[in-house]
Amino acid sequence: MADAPQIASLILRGNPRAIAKGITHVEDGTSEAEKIMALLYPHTGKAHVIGITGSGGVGKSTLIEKLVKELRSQGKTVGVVAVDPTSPFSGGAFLGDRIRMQELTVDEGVFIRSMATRNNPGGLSLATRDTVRILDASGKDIIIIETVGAGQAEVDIIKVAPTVVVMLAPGFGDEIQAIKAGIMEIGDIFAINKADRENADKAVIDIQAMLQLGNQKSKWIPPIVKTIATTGEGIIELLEKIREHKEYLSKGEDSLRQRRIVREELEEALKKKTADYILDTLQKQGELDRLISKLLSREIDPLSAAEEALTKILTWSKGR
Ligand SMILES: Nc1nc2c(ncn2[C@@H]2O[C@H](COP(=O)(O)OP(=O)(O)O)[C@@H](O)[C@H]2O)c(=O)[nH]1
Ligand SMILES: [Mg+2]
Repeated sequence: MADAPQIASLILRGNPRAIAKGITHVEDGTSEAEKIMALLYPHTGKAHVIGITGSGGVGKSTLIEKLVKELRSQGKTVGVVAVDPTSPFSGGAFLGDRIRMQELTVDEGVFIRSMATRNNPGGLSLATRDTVRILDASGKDIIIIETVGAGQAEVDIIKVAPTVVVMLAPGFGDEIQAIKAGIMEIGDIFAINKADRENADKAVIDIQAMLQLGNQKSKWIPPIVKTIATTGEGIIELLEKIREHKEYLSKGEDSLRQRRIVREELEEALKKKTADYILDTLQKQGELDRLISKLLSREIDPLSAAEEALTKILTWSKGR
């Protein structure tokens, strides 16, 4: 197995095998992954990352296939990351059929990857974020993330994708609760797919009404686009709205959101690094078992135990 610097430099040249290898490291959480990501980080932040979220069956994969084809015909390179355990690409739902799938996957301008979310109750995982960064560093112009809009995942998507497309289908009445619970706030663009069905116009009006109810914080007014993913109708218009949103972002309109996201990531990284260090030190000093026993016997509560541990660590480090 090649080492981190070699994998990283091949990723930077867009080598598909290295990209795949890098993603596997990230998924497995290896120590190489951390090194690879550190080497790639300065080369990220160039791609336009687009999240596409919506319920299972709304037509996300079908739409993404059409988007990829259109973007390729415009000469853009594309990465696709699917965080949808219910419809993996290999399951046949993606790209319609095998032949068309091969058509796209032999194309070096496209890299497609499904992510497993089983170890990740929080929805979009760290692995997804790093996978997006690998594709970004590899030089892909556009990166599309497919997520099922259920629970936490839809909220997490905004941490990874500066542009979020929320997909709905006509007759989404059942989903109104979910919509109220947060999906309206995360959508930069709304796509009413399956517009070949009845009530597509009613869906547009319903979304418009809901958007007007929400308190509009930014200058961006989310456009609503009708699409028919199966035929590709509306795809050009959707891409145009995506491009307009990118332009809006490039004017720095949303820099506060970006600062907040980066701050959160730093906070997470600090928590991880300090927790690893503290646990490791406690373990070495034989303190970890002692604290666990005290918790089991209810002599101490977890937060007080953490405080005690921290005090010990600080005392030890002063003594060194
Ligand atoms: N009638 C109609 N069917 C569609 C449309 N888009 C997708 N479908 C179908 O809906 C089903 C689910 O599509 P899929 O892309 O797998 O949905 P996903 O779960 O959101 O990724 C498939 O059978 C598609 O052919 C559309 O615009 N109109
Ligand atoms: Mg899908």
